[in-house]
Amino acid sequence: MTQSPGQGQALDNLLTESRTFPPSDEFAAQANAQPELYEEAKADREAFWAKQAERLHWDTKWTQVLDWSDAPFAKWFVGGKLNVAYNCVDRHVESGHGDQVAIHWEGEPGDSRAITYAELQREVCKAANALKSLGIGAEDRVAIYMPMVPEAIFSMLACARLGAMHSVVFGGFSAEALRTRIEDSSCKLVITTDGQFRRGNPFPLKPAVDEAVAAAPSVEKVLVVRRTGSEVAWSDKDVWWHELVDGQSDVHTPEAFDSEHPLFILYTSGTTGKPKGILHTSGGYLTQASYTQHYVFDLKPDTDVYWCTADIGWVTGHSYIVYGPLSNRVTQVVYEGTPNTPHEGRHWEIVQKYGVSIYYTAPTLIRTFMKWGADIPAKYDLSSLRVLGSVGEPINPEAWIWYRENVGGGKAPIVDTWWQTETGAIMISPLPGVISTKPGSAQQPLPGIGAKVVNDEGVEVPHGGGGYLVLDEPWPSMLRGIWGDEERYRDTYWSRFGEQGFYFAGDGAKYDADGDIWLLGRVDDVMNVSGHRISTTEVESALVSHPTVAEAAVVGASDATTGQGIVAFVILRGGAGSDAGGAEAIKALRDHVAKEIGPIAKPRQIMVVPELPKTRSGKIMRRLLRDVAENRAVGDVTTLADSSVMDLISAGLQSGK
Ligand code: 6R9
Repeated sequence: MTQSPGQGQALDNLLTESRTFPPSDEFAAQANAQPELYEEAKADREAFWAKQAERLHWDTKWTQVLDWSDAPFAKWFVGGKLNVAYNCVDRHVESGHGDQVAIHWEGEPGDSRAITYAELQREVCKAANALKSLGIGAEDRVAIYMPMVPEAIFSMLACARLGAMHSVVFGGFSAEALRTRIEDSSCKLVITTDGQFRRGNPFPLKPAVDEAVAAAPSVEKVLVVRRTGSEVAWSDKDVWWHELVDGQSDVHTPEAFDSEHPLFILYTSGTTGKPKGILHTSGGYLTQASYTQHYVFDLKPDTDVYWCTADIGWVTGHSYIVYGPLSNRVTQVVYEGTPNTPHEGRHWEIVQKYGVSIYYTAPTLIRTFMKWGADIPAKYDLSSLRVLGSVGEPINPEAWIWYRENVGGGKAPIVDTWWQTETGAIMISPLPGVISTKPGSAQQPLPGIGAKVVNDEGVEVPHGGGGYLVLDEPWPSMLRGIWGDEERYRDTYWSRFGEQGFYFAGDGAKYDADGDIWLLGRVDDVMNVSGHRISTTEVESALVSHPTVAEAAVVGASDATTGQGIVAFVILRGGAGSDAGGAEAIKALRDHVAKEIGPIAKPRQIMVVPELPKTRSGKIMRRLLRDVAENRAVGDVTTLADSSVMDLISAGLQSGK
């Protein structure tokens, strides 16, 4: 079906982005990262990682850095013992930073709370004692189904402290999604809230838990935080957080666990319907989360105010709200709500209020900000921002430049960070202050990380060529498997390039002439039109560079003549005229793509839509758009952030709009 990139059909280098932004002397001089870091890692990879592991407190030092003898099952820092929660909380209090704010929590309705490290320690100890009283011990599974309230973070750390494994399930998932996740890992406890605030209104959460728990016999207790004060049904399994946790002792002695002791399971969707429970362990995971937080974000714990806008329901929230930041003694903002509640300037208001200096978000949100208009961030003082991050999908150069200009004051370096739930921490990203950044490219594997672009045979492609992204060396925060399914772990990640022993990431990528890596979306998002490989991202990027387009999603729909035809769904900018969706305008867009990329990339069809179907982590669900493009009944919409979007799209298309 799809053409192999290695057989004379090198993935077309269609993007012509060539701007680079070297670091300022001023930034470079103060940067955590220096060019030697790359040399150091290259000279002795294991010694390099051993040095990074020294960032943590180990109760017992390891005897071996890496044991890869049972590949693809890795053991890092073999024989070492540590407590992850102690490393994220207690040691900062012991080193005299108990009064430093760990979390500036901002609730959606405007309530706020500043939590110091000393307070965080007390809260985590109380929660750990409470969990223990409910019978939770090492290796038990605890489901956390909560909005972005401080107790969600206390709960994760309490699990880590006890050696129990958390399985955070995004608070927007359905009862059924929650049930399958609880069941797959036999959770004993569920921690939740009565409800959550969303777009200015309280929404119930506990009814979904009630429904899931009724069908999940492994659950013994449900611990409920009161957040919205709404009425909830109550059963014998239910315990109020304030009744159980508040009265606990705020002292708890952490136990040291083996470096390979399991830390958490996080479910992520794969190519089949059943979600995969990605398993992460302690020492290696925390080492890489901590290392990347320090260098990629240039984090200075005494002066920075950091804000990652992710939800703890996905991996970015785990590694870059909880474990990476807290192990580095960060002061960070945690925001509960949506970016346009009560107004579209909410994020910038928060940046201004707390003097946020490092801001980490997703391209989909940046494009939403673009849609709302540059005049909104312009109303706020954003001069405190000095590093910007992007994660979750390829960032098109247009959005990158907008972000730099309108949020970063034309000078804050942007780190485009490529990684996955499976990799646990950032793998490919420019290091700010060292690498000249390039809009749209994640550029280079971090020091200590091995990544390559290879063809179908697993042979590295030359500069200018494209193929598949692989990771050719084990890394400390790599997944240790899929919960309960060793075979699926081997099949999904290690069989594609089994001979070479490469981890197959499932992403298409290319090298530019400088050898920088460009991510091109999931391999199944690479279209093949008349034998030319064209990435959905490249066409989307071209569409978004047109002044009338706010957002675009592109799919390859099967086509009798060309193999696949390009079908684009676009949202037009608010200001575009009323005839913006007319035939003339659509022709202009098709011509624009032809001009930007080449006639081969001209969409067969462009549909103007009011919204795009996205998952809660902001990824466009192209599968659903493909259903529309191929005139099929629309498939399963349960993982959409807003499941009514598909109805809106279909209705709009039927009415000929
Ligand atoms: C962290 C996270 C992983 C997939 C990954 C890739 C896409 C993430 C990206 C990116 C291009 C980046 N992805 N970061 N693509 N540039 N900077 O998102 O984890 O939810 O598991 O998704 O996201 O396709 O394979 P996860």
